[in-house]
Amino acid sequence: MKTDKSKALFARASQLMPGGVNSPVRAFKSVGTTPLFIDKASGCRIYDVDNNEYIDYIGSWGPLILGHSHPAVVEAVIKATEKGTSYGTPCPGEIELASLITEAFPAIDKVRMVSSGTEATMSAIRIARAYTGRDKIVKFAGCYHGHADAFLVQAGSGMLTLSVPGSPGVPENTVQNTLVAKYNDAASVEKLFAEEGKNIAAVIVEPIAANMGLVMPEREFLANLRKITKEYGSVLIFDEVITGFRACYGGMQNFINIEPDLTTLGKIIGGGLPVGAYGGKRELMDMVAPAGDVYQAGTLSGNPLAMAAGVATLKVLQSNDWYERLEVAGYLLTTKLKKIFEDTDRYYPINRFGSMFTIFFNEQDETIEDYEAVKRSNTEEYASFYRELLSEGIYFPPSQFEVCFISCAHELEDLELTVHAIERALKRATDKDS
Ligand code: HOZ
Repeated sequence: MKTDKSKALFARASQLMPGGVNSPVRAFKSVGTTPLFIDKASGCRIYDVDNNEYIDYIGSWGPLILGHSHPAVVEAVIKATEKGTSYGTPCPGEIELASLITEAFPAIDKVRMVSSGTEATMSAIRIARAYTGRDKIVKFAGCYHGHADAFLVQAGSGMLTLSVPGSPGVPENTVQNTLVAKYNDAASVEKLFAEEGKNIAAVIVEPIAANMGLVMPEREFLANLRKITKEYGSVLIFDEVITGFRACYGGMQNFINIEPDLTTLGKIIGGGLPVGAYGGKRELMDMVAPAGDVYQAGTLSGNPLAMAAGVATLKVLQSNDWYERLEVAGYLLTTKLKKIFEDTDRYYPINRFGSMFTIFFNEQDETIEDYEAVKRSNTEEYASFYRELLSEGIYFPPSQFEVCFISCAHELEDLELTVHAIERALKRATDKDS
C-alpha cells in the first residue's frame, strides 16, 4: 500500500499544527504509524489522497450513523447553504432539531444547541453548580466528557491513548473539585457521597462508556446513581454525546428507562457537522441565559447548516427499522469474529452494543467492565494488528480505547470482507510478533 502523499502531507501539517493534527488521537501515534489524509468518502468507504480505499469503522468518531455523504444529508446541507451559511440569529432549523430531540427524550423538556460535545458537558456542569450552589462533581475513571478543565482527570479517549493522567495547564483547585469513582461500582460513588455529599453538585456519566473502548454499564449501577443523586439533591448528567441516537432512537436512557436531570448530546444530532446540545428538566434549563443567569453563548450555535444536517439525519433514522438492522450487522460481525478467535485459540474479548464494538487485546476470557480491565489490554499487540488491518483496507480507530462504529451503509458483503481481513491481519501480526 502506497501512502506517500499522506506522509508528505503529514510532514507539512506537522510544521503548521501541533502534532500535525487538530485532535490528538488522529496522529496515529499509539499505533506506531502516521495518519492517512482523506480525499473523499461515500457510504461505508473512505479514500485517502494516495487513492487507497478503506471500509470505515470510525464514521468521523460516531456522527455518521448513516454512512458518509448520505444523499438526504448532502441535499439538506446544499439547500441550507444556498440560503446562507450562518446568520448568528434564530432560524427555523433550530426549532425543528429541538423538537426532534425533545420528542425523542422524555427527560428533555428544553434544549440548548452548542457547537461541540465539550461545550455541552461544560455547560451542563455549570447549570448543576448554579442549581445546587455546590462545586464538586463526580466523574468515572476512563469516561471522557470533552476537554474542559474539570473533566481532564483519569479521562478516556486521547488521554488514555497517550497515557496522560491529567493535563498541565489545568489549575490544581479546579481538579480538586473533580472526584473520581469507579465505573460499574456504585459503592465507590456511595463512599464519595458519604464523605462529601453536601458539596457534590453533579454526577456525570457515559451511560455506555465509549471512550475507553466500549464498556457496558450494569443497569443496577446507573439506577443506583439515580437513587444516590436524588437522595443528596445532586444533579445526574448522562453524557450521551456518543450514545445519543446511536444506542437507539433517543439515548441509552430510553433503553434502560432511567431519567437523568440533564443530558448532553453531540455527534449524530449534527449529522457530521459541528453540533452539541444539552437539555433536561425545565427547572434546570430555565436557569440558562437569557431565561436565567447561568451564562452560556456561541457565535455558531444553532448554525443553519448543522441544524439541517442533524434534522435530515434524524428523519432518515425515523424512516426505517435502522436500529434493528444495525443490531443484526453488529451481531453478525462480532459472532463471526468470535468464531475466528476460538479457531485460532486466542480469545480477544469483544464488547458490543448494537452498532458499537471494541475488540480488546486482553487475556483470554477477561470481562472488560471498568478502567482497570481496559488498561490491562496489550496496546502493542493492538498496534501491530492495527497496521496490518490498515493494509487490508479496513479503517479502525487508531487506538485501543476508541470505539468501532458500524453504519447503516455497511452491507453484509462489507462485513464479510472485514471479517476475512481481520482474520488475515491477526495472523500476520501474530506471526510477526512470535
Ligand atoms: N474524542 C473523540 C473520540 N472519542 C474525537 C477524536 C478526534 O476527533 O480525533
